[in-house]
Amino acid sequence: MILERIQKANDIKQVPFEELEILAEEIRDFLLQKISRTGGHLASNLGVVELTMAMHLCFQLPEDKMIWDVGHQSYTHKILTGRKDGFDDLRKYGGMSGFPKRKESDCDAFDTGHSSTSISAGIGYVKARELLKKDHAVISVIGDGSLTGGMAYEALNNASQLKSNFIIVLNDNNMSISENVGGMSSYLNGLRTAPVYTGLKKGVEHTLSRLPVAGERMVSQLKKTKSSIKQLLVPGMLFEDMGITYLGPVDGHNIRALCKAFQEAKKVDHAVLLHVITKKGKGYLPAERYPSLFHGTGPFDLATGKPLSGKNGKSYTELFGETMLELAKEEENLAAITAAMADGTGLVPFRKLYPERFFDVGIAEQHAVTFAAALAAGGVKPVFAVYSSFLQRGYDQVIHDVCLQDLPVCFCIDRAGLVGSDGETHQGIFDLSYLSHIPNMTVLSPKNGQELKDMIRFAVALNHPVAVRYPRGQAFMGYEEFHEPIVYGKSETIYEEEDIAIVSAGHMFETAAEVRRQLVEQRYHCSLINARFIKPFDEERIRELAKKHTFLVTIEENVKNGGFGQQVQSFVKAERLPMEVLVCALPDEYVEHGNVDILRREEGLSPETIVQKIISAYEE
Ligand SMILES: Cc1ncc(C[n+]2csc(CCOP(=O)(O)OP(=O)(O)O)c2C)c(N)n1
Repeated sequence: MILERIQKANDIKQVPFEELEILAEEIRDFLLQKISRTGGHLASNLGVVELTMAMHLCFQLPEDKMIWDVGHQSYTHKILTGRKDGFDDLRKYGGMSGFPKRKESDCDAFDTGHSSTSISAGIGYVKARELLKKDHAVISVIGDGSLTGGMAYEALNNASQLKSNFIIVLNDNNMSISENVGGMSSYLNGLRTAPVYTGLKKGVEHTLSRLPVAGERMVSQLKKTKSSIKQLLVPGMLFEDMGITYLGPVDGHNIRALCKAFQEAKKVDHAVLLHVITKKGKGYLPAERYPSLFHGTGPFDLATGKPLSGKNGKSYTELFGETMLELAKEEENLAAITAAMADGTGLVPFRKLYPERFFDVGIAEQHAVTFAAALAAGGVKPVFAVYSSFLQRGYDQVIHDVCLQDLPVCFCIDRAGLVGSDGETHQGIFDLSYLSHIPNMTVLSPKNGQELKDMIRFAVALNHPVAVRYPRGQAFMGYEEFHEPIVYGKSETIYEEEDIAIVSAGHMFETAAEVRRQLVEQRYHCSLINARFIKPFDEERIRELAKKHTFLVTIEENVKNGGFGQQVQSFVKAERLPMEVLVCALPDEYVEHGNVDILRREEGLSPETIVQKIISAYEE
């Protein structure tokens, strides 16, 4: 095995050129063997094997800085920098991250996870190099999907002013997670077929120049003008006109061609964009055929490509998707928006049935929020389905464009709380804090799957800004007998006793119910309340609880700072209610990757740890 000779960064440079293709196959085999067992990002990684190898052949690590946009495609980079063994514990608690991490290796120049940051980060490294008079290379690798994100354009705008080398690799596989969308995608499509154009234009040029006098004039005229014809003669005009040299397109599976292109790119004394064409899922037929399914996958059977774990019940995501179909039938004005996450948010059936009311805006959360605001101002009922951690991108737009104008935009916030194996960048643990302090915003969170459906209906009818937050994975279906209609600002009481009152926020209800069960087993008296509304929370109910309870426990899967419990706690204090408050929430830390049950135990949110905390505080 050639792969065995790769033990650390730069070892690949010792592999003879004729063996590199075999090494590429070995890496693909390795990725397939490992990811089919652990799960992870497959299709994107299979697509960049040769590209990553060429980068490692042409640059020196850790001196040169490689920045991977999103970072989900950095597996070959990890293999080539001595982290092969980490793949047995990929994305497991305490194991190797699925994204670049500076703390994991000095070959990881910059942490990523959210898209479209790599060009900005690259420019930062270039400027630091200039200021500190260093001479290493800086290479940012960005996908065509990530090039739909606003930050990438802000950075390109700045990159054009650089006065020293900066290599931007555009890894173009014509796919985001789903089909890529938008004008830039169409533009790149044009460039991808450039060889045809070039061949054609060469022919035209040749024919014209053979015509006496007039023909020559026409050729030089053609070359001077910035007309669409010149676009055909010089691919990448958009970048060239901005002051960024365009090289390509290059076959991203041809190591020799890639190395040649990198040597050319190194000679440029400003920003250069190298357009590389790759195939998502390359080398594994099921992933080539269904790149969206194999973008991120759980463990699967290598022979068939079928998932290993069977499906139990419906996920919150599916229930959201179903409710959207029901509502779309009833409400002609309902529209659904996604920022490149139609699959992940459950909007694929909606896209199929109501294409004219479905908007995939690309990886553009900020734009999605403002676009939704104006849809609402124009009389449409927009629902923006978005992951909690990605809505962080649209924070100002939620305040400035939606809530300030009190516009009826409904945010359906998926992947709220701990998400597990994607780790720190993807944990949805800040939304209760970043939404609860915005005037005009209402925040709800359901205890189970049925309540999610009721809440979405309620939210769409509300006519004000509203967010419904729910977690990743299978929906909890317990306590379905408790389904009083949702009343604005009102909580739901499940058990009414005395002494201890537990108020749970959203999906932590399942944990809260188990905590209560264990307390009751130990002969404590304990009420259980489902908050339903995080903002405004049910102040009246908290006042009532103080009459019969001396101890109030809040449980939420959000950081403590600015979260649900802290707000309840400050209310209890301000009202001088005679209750001690214990806030069970996540600490002021980033939570790493791993199984959610393990993470909850480690972060103090498992039923057992909460019971212990309650008993020791209550008995004090
Ligand atoms: C801000 C943000 N929104 C959404 C995502 C989810 N996401 C991860 S990868 C991806 C598609 C990226 O496409 P591309 O850059 O072309 O990379 P490819 O996987 O095709 O190689 C998306 C939408 C994200 N990581 N960050």
